[in-house]
Amino acid sequence: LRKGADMDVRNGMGLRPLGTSAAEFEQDLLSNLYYRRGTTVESASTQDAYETLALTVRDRLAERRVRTAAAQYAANPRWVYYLSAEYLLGKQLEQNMLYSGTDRIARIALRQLGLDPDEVTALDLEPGLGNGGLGRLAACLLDAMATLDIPAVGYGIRYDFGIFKQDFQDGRQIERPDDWAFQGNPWEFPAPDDQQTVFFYGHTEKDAAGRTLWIPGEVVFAEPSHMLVPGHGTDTVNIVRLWRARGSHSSFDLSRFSAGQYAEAVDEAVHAENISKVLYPDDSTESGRELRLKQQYFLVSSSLRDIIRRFRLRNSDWTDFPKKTVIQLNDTHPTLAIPELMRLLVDEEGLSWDLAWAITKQTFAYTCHTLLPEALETWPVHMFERLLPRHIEIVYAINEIFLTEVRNRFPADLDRVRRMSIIQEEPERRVRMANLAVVGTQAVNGVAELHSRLLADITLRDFAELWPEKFHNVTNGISPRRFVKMANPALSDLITEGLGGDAWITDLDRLAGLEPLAEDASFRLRWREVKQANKVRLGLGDPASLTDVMIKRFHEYKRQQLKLLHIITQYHRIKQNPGQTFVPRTVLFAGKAAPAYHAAKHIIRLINAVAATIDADPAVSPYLKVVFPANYNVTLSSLIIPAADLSEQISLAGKEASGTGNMKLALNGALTVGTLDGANIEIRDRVGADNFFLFGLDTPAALELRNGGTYSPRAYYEQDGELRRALDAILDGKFAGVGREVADSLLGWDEYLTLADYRTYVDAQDDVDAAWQDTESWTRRSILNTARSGFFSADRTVRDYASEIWHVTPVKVTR
Ligand code: CJB
Repeated sequence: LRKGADMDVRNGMGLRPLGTSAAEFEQDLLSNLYYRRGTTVESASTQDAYETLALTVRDRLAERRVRTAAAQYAANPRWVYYLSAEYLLGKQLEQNMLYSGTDRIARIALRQLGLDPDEVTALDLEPGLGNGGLGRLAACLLDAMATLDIPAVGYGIRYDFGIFKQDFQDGRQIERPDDWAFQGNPWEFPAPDDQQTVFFYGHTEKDAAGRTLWIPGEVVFAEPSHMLVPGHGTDTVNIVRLWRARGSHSSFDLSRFSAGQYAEAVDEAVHAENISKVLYPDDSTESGRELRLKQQYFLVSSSLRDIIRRFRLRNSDWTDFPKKTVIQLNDTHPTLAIPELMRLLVDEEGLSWDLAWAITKQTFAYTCHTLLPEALETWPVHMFERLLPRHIEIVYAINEIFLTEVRNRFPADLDRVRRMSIIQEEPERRVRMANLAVVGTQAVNGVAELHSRLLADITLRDFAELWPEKFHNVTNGISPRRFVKMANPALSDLITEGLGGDAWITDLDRLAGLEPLAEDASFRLRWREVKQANKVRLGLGDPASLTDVMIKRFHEYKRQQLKLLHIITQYHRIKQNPGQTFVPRTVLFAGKAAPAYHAAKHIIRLINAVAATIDADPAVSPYLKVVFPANYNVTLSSLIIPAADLSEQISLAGKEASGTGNMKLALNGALTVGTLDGANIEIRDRVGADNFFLFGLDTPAALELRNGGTYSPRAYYEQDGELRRALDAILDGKFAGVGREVADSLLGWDEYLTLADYRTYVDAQDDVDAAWQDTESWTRRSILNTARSGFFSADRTVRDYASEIWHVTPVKVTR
């Protein structure tokens, strides 16, 4: 049997269908406990119970998965392959119970067996295989693709250690390893027979026929496993396939082992397995940087071979490859897929360069997620050459042909050629991955309207001039299942009641039907009660206090330091006016800083110091509280977002590509205080200017101020008494002596124009306080934020990709 080719035969072989009653679920729990864990209820540990529950839920989806594979195989459709170095999938148990419709019966069955459902489900861990927005976007898009019945596979790396666990020690961030799969991962299906071989290092040679051969210096195995990606309200279950590195058979040296050299005996295997050891290995050393490049090639090489294997199940003609395959590159991390596909087609399959190049370009599409020039990846040519000697030749060849095209289009424009070249020459020769990604794909997209415009006008301007038709916008979106239905069950019930049904979960534009209810006082009361209950669930003290949240990665461009200056200003106002009452606020920060990003870590430490100072001051603490729970992740976000009244989206205009937390918060009824940056603009356009607190420079003004060369943060400090007081308090050591680096950096250079936006920000916050005092009006605006944010569903995002870029059609899975 050819693996995969017999799907339609196996389908309908008539396995006993899994039951939908609590009693049947209980029977299946007992059976799995016995046959798969080898134990009984009497002697089961909580871990046994958890793993058994997971398997029993998984079984329900596995049956759908088999039917999905059969239907997709029969249709031989155009597939979407999503390549991403990051996935932040969130916990699987709750999701899979919801999607399989077993949530209620599973709980009943557990209780019947004398097990506490909360205790058992608490053992489900979140696979933190990503850093932030980009990784979570990948998960939301997979969810939406399955929900829309689009045949898709996500490819990624199965890191042994995901994003670090954050702790605070004396207010400082410390990082601990995230050994998420130490107990195993019941959601994973290992597929060792789909193992691939990945090569590194070595050199190239020409054979007698003039073909280039790569003689590699290292061989590593890539072992796949997959997790299920169920769609909501449909039978489609797609997969995300994750690769794990293993040493080849020869990597264990028995003779050394026998000689007692135990470490040396496994040296090679350990070296190979390090490739999938950690997400984003420290890149402060040369070997760390090389390991990252190795990870990227490991992901694309194994994934492409798997994609080709799948193509060959039903197809044989290479010219059909782009008709059956679209590969979406999630940022530049998987861009090596472009020269790798060229190598496979030319060197291994013997296609002509021109045909291979036509196929390659048609197959790939590239999503850019940034505007920061320093975030556009480049790799030193010498490292690239050493690790991937054949690929550098291919990149040179691609570049030569490409630059000829540029020279023909723009004769005598040497500077343009230099800017567009895939190879940077000065100060060091480096491969520019974004340039390679634009040259080797049929479509390039930004992730919000402003971002896509700035990409075409500034960051990738030369390319947009050459190929305007290649550039698209696809505004990001979020999964309404994960971030409304699952995160906020109480609000979801109220919405369902208000709309007279739950079709909104897969058709989010229906939220518009809530608009008239904003005028209904009893609905508003219930809306408020839900918000307050969510605050209590989160464990915030006073539910009447305005919950002001800033939850995202720590980065200077996102400007947590601006929020902090506002907090210190408010602290001073309260101290200066004893006896006056203030709007009580709870400011909640959550987020991680990259371990080597010292400026961001100083901001974290200062926030914790300010929080402690305020907490210790009985004159201030009734009105102001700062909380900073450690270790922000998808799970924590799902608790915080439903409790938020105010969403802080305060990046410097022109820096945040899109943001997606902004969408999640608006959908859960938070009002935004924000700049005209990223998707904030589209949120404001939709929810209405009256329901959004706008402040700050816009992008042209920010560019002009920054590039004008005359920006002086000190001038703002000198002119604004409250700002001066806030910065002086830090400089004078009022917060346990912490944070001088933050103040110095703001007064010295202030890369992200924090001080320029301080005054309008504080004024906007005063407007927030005033608005909050009119409870009914605030609630009305909160409801309108939800009602008008249906556009930000990832389902809409995926439909945009499908119609504009992928040109794919759904495959419906039937019984
Ligand atoms: N983003 O999370 C990341 N990591 C990167 O390396 C580059 C960008 C974020 O991607 C999100 C999804 O598109 C955006 O919403 C966000 O603005 C961007 O910073």
